[in-house]
Amino acid sequence: MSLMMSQPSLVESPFDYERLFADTLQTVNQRLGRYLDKDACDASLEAEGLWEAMRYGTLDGGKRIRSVLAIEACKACGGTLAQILPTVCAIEMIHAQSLIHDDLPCMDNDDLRRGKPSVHKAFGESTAVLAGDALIAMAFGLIARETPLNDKVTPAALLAVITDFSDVTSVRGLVNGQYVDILHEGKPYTPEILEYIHTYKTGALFRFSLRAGATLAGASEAVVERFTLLGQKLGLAFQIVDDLLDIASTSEALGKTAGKDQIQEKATYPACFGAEASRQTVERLSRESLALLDMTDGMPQGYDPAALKALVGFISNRIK
Ligand code: GRG
Repeated sequence: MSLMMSQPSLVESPFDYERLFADTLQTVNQRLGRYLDKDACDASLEAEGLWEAMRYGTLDGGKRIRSVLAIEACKACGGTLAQILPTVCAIEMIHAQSLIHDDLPCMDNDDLRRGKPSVHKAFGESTAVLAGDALIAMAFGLIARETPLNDKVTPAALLAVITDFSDVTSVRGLVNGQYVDILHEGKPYTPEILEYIHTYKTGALFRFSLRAGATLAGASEAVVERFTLLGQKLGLAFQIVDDLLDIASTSEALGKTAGKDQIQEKATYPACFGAEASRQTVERLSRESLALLDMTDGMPQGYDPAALKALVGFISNRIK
């Protein structure tokens, strides 16, 4: 089954994404590596194994799509990389934690992640749980401690971002999305339940990434709202493509086990609406996202949405 959309692709292949954002990806990986550097681990705490599991689950692999969204949103709204980078690393830590915990036998039970054994396979279940726990708490500290304050990033703006982060990572975000997802495994569900699961399980971090980028650039409330809506559309499109890839791709190409949604009887768009209608929904969400990015009111002079538009293309057409 071809996953390419009929609409012309802004990014023709995932390699273009890697090339287009090569500098950004390198910067994010370097900073994450610094925050999780072995030297930062106090050897007297005897936690080297835990630290290693945190590094293994966070550093090696991952498309860093949420990072790029946050950085490009911040830049589009007139902010700088320095302002958003600690938050970006916090987002990647939470994302890594959600994957580590999602792979556990008591959750989605997957042995393969990012092309290598899942953290619990490589380090054991208790270490995987604890590595995820440590990453959650560390993420909050990073935003609070490392974000540089200035006239745009005031203590109040930073507090708003941290409070928002707490919401999207807990019961107004990833956790309730995951809970409802598991609750409906092998059970009947409505389109509303399906959208709820995707909105929270995947959409929450997309919305946060774009909103934090805009907020830390000092954007107006209206612009922050617009980027939140963009995150909702892109998060949903990303998850629908994920569902389509689960059917059409291979474990080797994805770096995670393909074909599991059907076996686990997951609530997915292709299962609920069929592959063709799902692809059409992605196309619609993609068009609506591009229209949001064409809106210039409240944006700084010289506003250039090209990078964010390229990301819309990548999200809709990705093959891994
Ligand atoms: C955040 C406190 C807290 C708990 C997490 C386990 C859990 C609760 C939530 C699961 C959320 C989850 C795994 C959603 C799936 C989202 C998704 C499509 C992930 C794959 O994202 P990619 O393709 O991954 O961006 P890479 O490996 O490229 O980073």
